[in-house]
Parts: sequence; structure tokens; C-alpha cells
Amino acid sequence: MKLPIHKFLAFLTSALLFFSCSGNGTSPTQEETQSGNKDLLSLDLEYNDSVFSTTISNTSVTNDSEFPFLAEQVSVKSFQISENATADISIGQTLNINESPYSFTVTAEDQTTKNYTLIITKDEGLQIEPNSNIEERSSYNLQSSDVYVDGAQLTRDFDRSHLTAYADFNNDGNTDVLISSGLFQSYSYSPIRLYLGDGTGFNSDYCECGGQCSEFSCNSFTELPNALPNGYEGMQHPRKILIGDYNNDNLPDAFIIGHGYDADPFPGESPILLINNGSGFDYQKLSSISGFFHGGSSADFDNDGDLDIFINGAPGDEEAVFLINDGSGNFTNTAEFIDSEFHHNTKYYTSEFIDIDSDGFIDLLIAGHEHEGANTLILWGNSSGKYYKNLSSTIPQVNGFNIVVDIDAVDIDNDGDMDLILNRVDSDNFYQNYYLQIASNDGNGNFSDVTSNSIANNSGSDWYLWVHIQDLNNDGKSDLYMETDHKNNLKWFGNGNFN
Ligand SMILES: [Ca+2]
Ligand SMILES: [Ca+2]
Ligand SMILES: [Ca+2]
Ligand SMILES: [Ca+2]
Repeated sequence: MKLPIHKFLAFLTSALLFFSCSGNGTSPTQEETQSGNKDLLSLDLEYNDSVFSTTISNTSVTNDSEFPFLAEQVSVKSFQISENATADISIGQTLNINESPYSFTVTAEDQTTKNYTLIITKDEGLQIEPNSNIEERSSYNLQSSDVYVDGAQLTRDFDRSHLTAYADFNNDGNTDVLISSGLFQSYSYSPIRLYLGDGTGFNSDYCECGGQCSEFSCNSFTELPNALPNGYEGMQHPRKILIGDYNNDNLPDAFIIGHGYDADPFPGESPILLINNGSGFDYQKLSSISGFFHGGSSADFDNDGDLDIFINGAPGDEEAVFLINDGSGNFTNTAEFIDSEFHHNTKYYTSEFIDIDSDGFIDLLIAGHEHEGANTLILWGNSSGKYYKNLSSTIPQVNGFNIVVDIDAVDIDNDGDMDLILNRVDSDNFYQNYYLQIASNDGNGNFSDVTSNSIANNSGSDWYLWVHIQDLNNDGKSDLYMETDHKNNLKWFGNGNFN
């Protein structure tokens, strides 16, 4: 084993001090007696190659910074004691954190002793209490709606890609539609449009508009002029709209993530926050954050009553982004809520917050390019409020379709747990064909592929941005549809048994 030179030197130093009892400024003064010569001078602990120093106060020893939430054992890295003394701890000794405090004894040359107590503390994070309603306000939950609209028909922006999102923005009881559009490989900005529903648009038939449709319009929805302030900048290439009440005034707002110009040099794009002011939106660009962002999700993951946002890291040096809300829609950017291995580009492009195991801690699902090392993961929520690779489950891959662009969760087999539907894309023929995967939960968070023949015509050219589960024909049974820009949606009507 090759130790890094600084660790080797640290080890050597402590070993020399321990075994040779050389002076080094710790020699007893004339007044000190041997019986007083039994002090612990320093003690370092180690976890996963990181060294944690301690503070010694009289006979109490505590670690200076707390061990990670997942740490169960630490080891003694080094220590120094008084000249000619011995101790009943040893370098390399393993200590179980849950058995803390530890007692050990330093014995002076004259056999008098001094007992020390070592208290090992873990980072207990936010010590969040479970909240069975944690998912209510998540962007995943709020993407569902009672209406179903093909954005291309509504906007007539046929040359543009578009994203749709649903909420009752003007608080009249009817679901409205927000559409953010963009242009592929363009630096120009595209409009954001708000269409107010009159309540007649719903899924009573198979019309793309949900209500009365003419060829290029939906009678159930009327665009609200000037929903955004004069001179606002739209988005270049929006990629996901997260609906949520970000400033806690009971009016739904929208957070829009985009990746900008989709070609070299991939300059990235800043997300925007649209705060609902009752008659439209205030517009705010989060200019301090920019990246080739494809996905994200929102939920109150620190469980303090406001919606926080996760944005998947982007290729390059951009870090994964956790935006912590101050309750008024002002966000602080930090990456400390997720394992550091996810901070930089890890080929994860999409995410959702869903409480998959219904334990009251919101779980973070992340997915992207499996063929480039990004296993599709459920990072299980826990009381620390942080997400760890070591607290995750992996979803089985589908050979040849190793790109996951969207995930939905539903109890497919009616056994009381959440199963997953994954919207996959051909990875051999990069982003050309689609495939839907069903992953069944065994009730313990282990998932197996049960796609089999559940989905007819489960392949085809081109790929789709989103998969949605919704009862499209009002027969009480869940249906599926895939949505993308420029093209008609693809729909599958369920028979109630998820076939
Ligand atoms: Ca409305
Ligand atoms: Ca609001
Ligand atoms: Ca929060
Ligand atoms: Ca959970």
C-alpha cells in the first residue's frame, strides 16, 4: 500500500512520538512529577481516508468536525501521550460510533493513571422528522393535471420546441397552461405564454386539446396577453418547468430550467423563476447559475415548509445545484445536500423527487446515460436531509436503451408499493428510438424489470421527452402518453391491469 507522502509523514511523526518518547517540547518541567506525566496530548481519528482531529478538554475528548451521517466505525489514526506513559488504545484500533463514549486510560511511569472519555459525534444533518405529506407540493406531483393539451396546437409556435405545465395560475378554479418555447441550436430567445382555461378543457375525448378543437386552436384556453413583464427575456432552449409555490403566497409559480445553445461551445443557460403576482408573472433570471442543464425537480427536501430545488449537474465543471429557499423565493446555492461524487458532471440529466417508499422522507431519483456510468438510482431520503450513494437502489438497465430521460412512479400491480415507468432512449443509435420500461418494486425498494408484453408497440423511431400517467379517456383506468415537441403525443390506453 502506498501512502500519500503527507499521510506517511504524519504517521511517521506520531509513530516516532509514540514509540521513541522523544521530547519535542512536551518534556516535563522540573516541577512535574512522574505521577503527573500521564496526559493525552493529541488524538486523531480516521474515516474513509479522511483524518478528523479532536479537542481534549481536561479528560473529555471530542472530534472537532462531525463524522458523516453514514459513518458507523472510525479508527484511531494517531495520538501522542506524555513521556514514558502508556495507553490502552492503539493506532488502527476500530471504534464503533454507536458505542461511544469510549473510555481509555493513560498510565504514567509510576503506574498512576488518568481516565479519558472519547465522545464520537456524527453529523445528524437536519434531523428531519418524517412528513407523510412531503410529496404534495413536489414538482413531480404538480405535473399532473385534469387537462391534457398538445402545446403545438395551442401556441401555433410550430417552428419551436415547447414545454407545457399546468396549474390554476389565476386562481379561478380552472386549470391553466403555461408554455415555454425555444429554438434548437439558436441564441435567440423564445416567448413564454400563459393560457387561461375556461374549465371546459378536460379529457372527455381524445382531442389533443381536451375540449373543443379546431385545427390549430383549443377553444377551452385563451392566451392572457402581457402575462410577463415588458422587455422580459424568455428562454433559449428550456428543458423543464417545475411548478410550485416558491414564495409561499398560495399562488403557483414556475421555475424553468434550460440548457441553451445545443452545440459547441455549449455555453449553457440560466434558469428563470416566474413568481405569480395574481395577474401574470414577475420575471427573475438566476444569473449566478448557468449550465447545460437538462433536468431538475423541486420539493421541500429540508422539510422547513418551503420548496427547494435540485438541478442536475451539467457537463463541464458545473456542479449539481441545490437551491435552498428562504421561504420567500430567494435561493441559496449549495451542493452539500448530495454525496460529493455527484457534484460534477456524472452524466445524470434528469431527476424527480418522489417518496417511493412512503416513509415521509422525499426520495431523489436521478437518471441519465447508464452506458457512461450513470446508473439509474433512487437516493433514499432520510433524516439527515442529504442524499448518499450508500443509501440508494439501482434500477435494472435495458440493453441498447441505456439512456433514461424521464421517470414516473405509480403502483402498477396494485400491491401497495410504487413501481416505476422509465422513458428510455436508444443508446446505440444515440437519441433515435424510444422504449418504455416498467420496473416493479418488491416492497423493499428492490426493483426488477417486468416490462415483458405490458406495453404494445413498445418501440419506434424518434424519442420523446416525457412520459405521463393519466386517465385520458375518463374510464377510471390509468393511461400512458409520451410527449415531445413538434410531434403528436403517443398514447396507450390502459385496461386497468396495466396492459
Ligand atoms: Ca385558472
Ligand atoms: Ca407563489
Ligand atoms: Ca425547504
Ligand atoms: Ca422515502
